[in-house]
Amino acid sequence: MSTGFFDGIAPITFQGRDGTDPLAYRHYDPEEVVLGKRMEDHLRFAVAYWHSFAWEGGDPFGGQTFVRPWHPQDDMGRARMKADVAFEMFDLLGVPYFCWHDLDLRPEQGSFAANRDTLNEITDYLGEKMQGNKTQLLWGTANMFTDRRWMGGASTNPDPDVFAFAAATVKSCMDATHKLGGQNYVLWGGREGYETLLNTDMGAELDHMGRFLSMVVEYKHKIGFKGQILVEPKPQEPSKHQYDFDVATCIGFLRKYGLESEVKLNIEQGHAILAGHSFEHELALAVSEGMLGSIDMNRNDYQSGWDTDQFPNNVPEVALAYYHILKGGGFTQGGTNFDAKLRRQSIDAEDLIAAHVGGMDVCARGLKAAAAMIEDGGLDAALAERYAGWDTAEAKAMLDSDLATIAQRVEREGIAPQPRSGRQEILENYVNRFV
Ligand code: XUL
Ligand code: CO
Repeated sequence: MSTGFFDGIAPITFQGRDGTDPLAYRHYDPEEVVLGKRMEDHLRFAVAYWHSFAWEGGDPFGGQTFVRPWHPQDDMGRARMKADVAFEMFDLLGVPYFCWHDLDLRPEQGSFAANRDTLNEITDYLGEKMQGNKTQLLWGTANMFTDRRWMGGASTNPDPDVFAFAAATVKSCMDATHKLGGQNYVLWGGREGYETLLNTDMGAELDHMGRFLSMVVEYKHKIGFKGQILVEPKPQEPSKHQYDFDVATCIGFLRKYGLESEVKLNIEQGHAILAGHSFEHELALAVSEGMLGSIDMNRNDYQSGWDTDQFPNNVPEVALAYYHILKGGGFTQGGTNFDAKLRRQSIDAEDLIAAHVGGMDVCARGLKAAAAMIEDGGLDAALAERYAGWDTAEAKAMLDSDLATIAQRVEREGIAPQPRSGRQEILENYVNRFV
């Protein structure tokens, strides 16, 4: 039986480029084959439970703006109603995946045992809904940043009892993710960092975080979970400084604790911007290091400097993101999770649908543009040409040589490099042909 929340909204269909219906896909055709693979299998879209169903519209200056039938979110009956509405939306959109934090699914209970039991109860309910349903679980995660027990961190908390509570919480969330056949398990450490170095033993906190992550990996193997373990870089917010600062920092951290072959990265557009990078920088680096796991798709407001988590609408930016993802071989178990929320004035059920329809269309356009650039091969050819000097035997041998030998050769052969154009504008013009 329908909850009636989306009454009047029909399942979203693909109507093509010239369609004018605001609630139809104009670019996202799950069946269209792009570079030999169905678009749905490339993009692997997921709805984020927290932004779409748990967030109530508050900002630092004001409270709830959304009034939903499953509010207040303090009761298991209404948690079930929220799940019913969520699956109605998944069905309308035809998305293959969704993602959750434990706290999105059911209210905080105060004790570990009650938290675990209610998580098991609601994830059993989700499991029933997933039976025979198209929408499956991309990833689960633990919210270890909202409740006041986490204010000084989870695995990096100075209090070992909080470390213990975090370990128990992650175990329960991994168990629930495994039960639901999740494709990944994510750890984002919103409070794994510090507010001030005056009260922080950074070395001890990093060691505790490294050991905690090793325990997550050990537990994954113990229970036979086949999903990827992912960490999600973000430089700050809510903490002043977060240890998972950006892709480069995470890779260094994983290598230090010997986890680089067990853990990959979930890279978010807005977090890349907060770190002072572009999304494609973070993706290109992860791809070149073999560390790309999944993405959180959104965009930040470029003026406000906050993690505004808006739905994507910048096709050129998204196209370059998928360009690097495709160059890296595309997603295996990862996907495109809309870690994106409505603006707080967008209070209608229709807004929730329209936001996802638009976001999926922007991604589909970006994917098609990226695929067209790959098929055309212009950027590859430009790279090959720019680095062609390194194809010679002499250049390659230099990498096994030493400074003194190289210096002798420079003198002997009178090597005098001639600067060449980087051709940036020509390449930017090239990309603009596709987006
Ligand atoms: C916060 C953020 C989280 C993670 C999951 O900025 O991105 O929602 O994706 O905890
Ligand atoms: Co995210």
